[in-house]
Amino acid sequence: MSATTPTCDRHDAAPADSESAPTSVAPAESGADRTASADPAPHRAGFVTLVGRPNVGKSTLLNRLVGTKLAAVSAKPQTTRNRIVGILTRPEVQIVLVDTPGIHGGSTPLNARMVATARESLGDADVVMLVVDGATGIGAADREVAAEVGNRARVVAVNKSDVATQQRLLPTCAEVARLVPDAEIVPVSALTGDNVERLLTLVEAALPEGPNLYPPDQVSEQSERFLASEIVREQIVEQTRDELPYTTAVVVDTFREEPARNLLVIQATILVERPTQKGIVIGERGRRIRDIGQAARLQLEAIFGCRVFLELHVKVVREWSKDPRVLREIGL
Ligand SMILES: Nc1nc2c(ncn2[C@@H]2O[C@H](COP(=O)(O)OP(=O)(O)OP(=O)(O)O)[C@@H](O)[C@H]2O)c(=O)[nH]1
Ligand SMILES: [Mg+2]
Repeated sequence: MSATTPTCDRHDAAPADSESAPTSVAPAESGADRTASADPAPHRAGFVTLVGRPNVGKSTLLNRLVGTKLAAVSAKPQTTRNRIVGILTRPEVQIVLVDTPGIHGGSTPLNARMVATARESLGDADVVMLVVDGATGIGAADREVAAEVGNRARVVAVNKSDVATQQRLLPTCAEVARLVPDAEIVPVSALTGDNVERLLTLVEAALPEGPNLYPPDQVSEQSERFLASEIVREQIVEQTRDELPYTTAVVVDTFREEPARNLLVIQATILVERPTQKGIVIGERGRRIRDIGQAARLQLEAIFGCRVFLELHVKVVREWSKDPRVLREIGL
């Protein structure tokens, strides 16, 4: 889709110096302009990396904080595979949020790459935000992540406060305070948005002073193709649940805009490792793949603000998750 398209309310994938950034959100005042105003508060900007064990709600929190869906979310752990950047720009601050795969001990090549991606993302962080699940409490996997980030974790989001009982939430916060004594600890609900403004205030205070790092209307670094593949993958994970292992990937073959028809044409291939898995994705009389396609299409129409024609194919590629070429193709 071209940046000048009037029909689709789009998300930008352009670099910071691009002339073609579309205006998907209202432009904010730049940091430099602030010095002339009466408000003495300095402008701040920086990278905030969200880390935690799988399934604690990092991606849901990223989507909530940025205010738009950028990252796939599912009830199954290990949903996120890539580093996903979401940018929140306000007059006084630009917060560049980096969602990461959950850190866990998996040892397949795919798992190892996912965890390496999470660790590498810690390198660019101005602020590390540890995310834990307030409903389940702290387990060994959370302790390992906390030990790994140590006192770099400036803020801890104790998520899922909407479903956490007080009896669970309070000891969880107390344990977090022991694990990362210097961090600010905030119970939040990424799902309902409860207390996320407080979280943002603390994050902002921890960021360095400086001008915006991205154009103020840019909300993401990922391409629209990538976003489309993630939305389809999310539906596969969600709708196959325990029937399928983590061995599906989605490659977008065609991403074509037809502005005259207010239409976006997306053709994508779902990779599976075995013929039986192909059957699971397709479902009885093709019902499941139709449901996956339908749910993904509705989301994509909401995201891109235009009609979407989505065509899905399923292909068996044995052991694709061990093939460096395929892993590169899906951005790992
Ligand atoms: N009740 C409740 N559920 C939540 C909340 N945040 C996330 N969830 C749910 O928790 C599950 C996991 O959410 P994700 O955002 O995919 O978790 P994640 O940490 O990104 O997981 P990985 O990508 O696998 O590391 C999903 O079913 C979400 O709907 C919350 O605040 N409250
Ligand atoms: Mg995730």
